[in-house]
Amino acid sequence: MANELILLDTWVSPFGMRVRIALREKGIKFEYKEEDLTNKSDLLLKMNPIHKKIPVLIHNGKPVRESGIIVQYVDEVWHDKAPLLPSEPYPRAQARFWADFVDKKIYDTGRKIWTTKGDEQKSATEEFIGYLKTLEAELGDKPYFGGEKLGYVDVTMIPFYSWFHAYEVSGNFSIESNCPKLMAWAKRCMQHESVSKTLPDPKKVYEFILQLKKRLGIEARIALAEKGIKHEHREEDLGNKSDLLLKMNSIHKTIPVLIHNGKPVCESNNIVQYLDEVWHDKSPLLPSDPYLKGQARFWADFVDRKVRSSVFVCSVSLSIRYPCRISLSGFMG
Ligand SMILES: N[C@@H](CCC(=O)N[C@@H](CS)C(=O)NCC(=O)O)C(=O)O
Repeated sequence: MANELILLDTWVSPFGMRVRIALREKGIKFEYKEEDLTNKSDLLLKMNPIHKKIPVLIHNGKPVRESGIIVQYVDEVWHDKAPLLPSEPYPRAQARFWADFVDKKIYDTGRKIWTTKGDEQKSATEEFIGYLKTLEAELGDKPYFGGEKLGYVDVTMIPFYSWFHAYEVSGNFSIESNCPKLMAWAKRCMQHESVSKTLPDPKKVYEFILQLKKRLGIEARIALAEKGIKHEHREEDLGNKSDLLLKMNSIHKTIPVLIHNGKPVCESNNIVQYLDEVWHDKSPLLPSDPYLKGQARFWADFVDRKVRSSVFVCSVSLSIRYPCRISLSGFMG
């Protein structure tokens, strides 16, 4: 049987990385297709009409979806090369349990770290470290989760190593000092070419997150929260932009838009500066010294110009909310 394999994926996706690692670990050739998730291809929509998400592995024309299911499928079809799941039912069930734990806990809690501030961020960070410690305890003194060889749980978890830097910078904490054994495990995994070839530069992931925050209006929301400003948050379907958005941001037709007493303020940097100027007495965000203010604007502009990447949200549970919706904030008072 011919084995034509096409992987629909996006470079920064931890879910897509799992599939790339599994295929590379087994030495299987595949065609990689980078998807622009802000403008999904017809192929993706046809192959995954249910979730419209990557990764999708197309094997001889037939799609396999959901990263965990794809990795298990790959392991079953190519079972003779570098097996990822144990052959015995009980250890297989254990491996699936821990992979499911990673799926349920790591991505969403990590996401909270970079999308929130203050107490919410602090508790997300604590929760995240707690989950990493649970994983570290499960790892124990074994080199890999399944024992002596890289296996299913490692493949499921290791992609997040490339996101660790972004979590650490956002939440101002160190994973190494909290979970040294887990970090040693990650470095061990990185010695596999399948892993090192797949994981992107953590600094690029962080830049991606900064850009994503702007595009999703998260910074404006953080600024509103920091200053304790009451506001109304509205979400709309981006595939069907509201008349209000089209009217309030007729130039770019993008989010975020802040509507203050009926007047729109557009572009995230601009909104943050506007909020800072109007509510200057509460939690100032920009320095008062004109030179330092100029410097802050320079670097914010630098991030805007240089950090360009396709933007989407990797999310198991929140993806409906962000990639396809607009947030319009209108002040009531
Ligand atoms: N549970 C899925 C999650 C996949 C996922 O969240 N994919 C994101 C990229 S990381 C996506 O395609 N997002 C596009 C969208 O939500 O519209 C899996 O494990 O494959």
